[in-house]
Order: sequence, then C-alpha cells, then structure tokens
Amino acid sequence: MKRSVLAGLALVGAVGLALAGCTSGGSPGGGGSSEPAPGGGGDGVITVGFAQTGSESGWRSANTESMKAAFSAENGFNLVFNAADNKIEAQIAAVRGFINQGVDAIVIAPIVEDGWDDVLTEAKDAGIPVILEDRTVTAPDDLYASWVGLDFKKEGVIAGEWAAENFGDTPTNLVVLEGTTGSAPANDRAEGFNEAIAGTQIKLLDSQTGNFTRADGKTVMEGFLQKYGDTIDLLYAHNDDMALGAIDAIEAAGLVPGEDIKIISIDAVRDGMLALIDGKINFIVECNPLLGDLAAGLVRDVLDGKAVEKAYYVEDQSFTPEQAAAVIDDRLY
Ligand code: GZL
Repeated sequence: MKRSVLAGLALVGAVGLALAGCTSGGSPGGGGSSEPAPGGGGDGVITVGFAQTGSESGWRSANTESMKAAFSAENGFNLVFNAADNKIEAQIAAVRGFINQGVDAIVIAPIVEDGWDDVLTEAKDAGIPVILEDRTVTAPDDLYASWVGLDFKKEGVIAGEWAAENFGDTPTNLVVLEGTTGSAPANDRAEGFNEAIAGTQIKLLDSQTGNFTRADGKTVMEGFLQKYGDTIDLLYAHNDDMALGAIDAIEAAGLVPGEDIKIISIDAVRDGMLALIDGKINFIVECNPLLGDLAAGLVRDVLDGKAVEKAYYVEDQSFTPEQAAAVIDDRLY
C-alpha cells in the first residue's frame, strides 16, 4: 500500500482552517530557486525547505505559486525553494541540502515514487519532519509525517468511465500520452483508466511517456500519427500540457482534434479548459494544484506536535465543454 488511505477527510487543527481556505488564490510569495525567502530567520519564523519537481507544466506553475503564497514571510515562514528540473537525483540532493542546512521542516513533491527511503531516513534521523504534497512515494509511511494531494487512480477511473460510456460500444483505437515514468500520477492514472475500460471495445494501439510536457506530448503524438495515421480514434493524455502538444501535432497533420481524434485529459488548467471550450478536447478531469494552504497547515500542526493523518485528499471534479464554459471565469488557475 503506497499510503494509508483514509475512509474520509479527517481534519485536525490548522489543517482544518487551511482546508476552509484552500480555494484562496493569493499572490506568489518570496524566494527564488534554492535561495531563502527575504526575511528568513528570527524567533517564531519556520524555515521550510520545499523540493519541487521542476516547472514542467501549467499545473506545476499553479502548484508552485500556491506553495509560495502559503509559505510566505508574511505567514511566518522562511521558504527555501528548490526546483529540480524533473531530475530525481537533483531533487534528492536538494532534500539532503535542506537536512544539512537544519531547516525546521521539509516539503517534497516527489518526482517519482521510488528511491526515497535513504534520504527520508536521514531526515528522520535528523529530527526534521517531512510533509509530502501532490505526489506520493513507496517508502514506508513512518518516514514522513503526512501527505496531501489528489486521488490519481480515481482521476483515471473517471476518465476511463467517460471513455467507456461514450466510445466503449464501438471498436475504438486508443493512444496514450503517459506522465513522467515512475511518477504516482502516471502509474495511478493508467491503472484507473485501464480498469474502467476493461471489457469495452476500446483497443490500445500505443502508450508512451510525454513527461507531462507540451513539447514531448507533441513529439510523441507526431510519432503516433506517423505510425497509425487516421486510424487513431481516441487520445488519453495524463495531463493538459501533453494534450495541448498533441493538438498541435494533430492539426499539423491536417486532422481535427476533438472530432477526428477525441481527446480526454487531466488537470483542468486554464489552457486545457479553453481548449475544452473550443471543442479541441472532449473531457477533462480536474487535479487541483492549490495545495499550499493545506501543506502549510500540516507543517504547523506537525511542528506543534498535533496528531495528523497520513493522507489528506483534495476533492476533484470533471468537465464537459459546457460545464467548463460555465465556470471558466471563476476559476483560480
Ligand atoms: C498531479 C501532478 C502532475 C500534473 C501534471 O498532481 O503531479 O504533475 O497532472 C504535473 O500537469 O506536471
């Protein structure tokens, strides 16, 4: 079991307050890459090392902005921010740097699930609590205090159920743009989607990682189009950025995205929602990136010695073009 799964969303202390405000946007906080935020240090200020994956997607930018806004100097934090450019070795090195610096707490958005046991053990031995946000790890859950994020498998199931409902009764050729290899969202979104389409007439032609980026999504889709041409009926992209790259490739091939090739995606970032409204994407499952307030509440609760749950899930929703058009002006990302 990757993490202890809660039956419901149990709230404790500051996390409860944070959840109440977790849809608040807020302006980005201070701090650059690996530089302490201005105003760090001093009594009562909590120094937090945050090891972010990188800046691979629109979702990641929104998540970083949410985290910087929550861990701001005005909120009593000194944020030491590191973006690892999607390189796991760099991210683990950043965490080791936080340990050596003697920060009060460490927050990680782990690029991949595996390989965390050693450095998390070092943090535990140093008495520095670790909070995971967004993605999860396969390391034993006594090596981190808590995790807050989204149910990626459920996102995959929702996407797959929509595919099964709309295309499952006729022979449908599917290609998949996978997220970062070894990452929890890529693993779990695939698992959930595949379970949901089992037994339907949706047939997988090919599946390849696009690393959650628009550029790689376009390149991989170009390869699929060269290999399978217009026999492709459906694309399942693990995030909007890869779907948007695929749209570029589909249009360059003289085909119509959303019509010749139906597209299902995950995230619901603004550019994805606009493509959905334009009919170039057919269905999007949301993955809420606004986790900063929740992570900050967890850091405070853990440092205050309060009991916290091992896992806090943020609710997601899904959108058709009509539903997206109805909410686009009110969304925070
Ligand atoms: C999901 C997050 C994924 C997004 C991508 O919580 O880890 O990483 O779906 C992002 O857009 O790059």
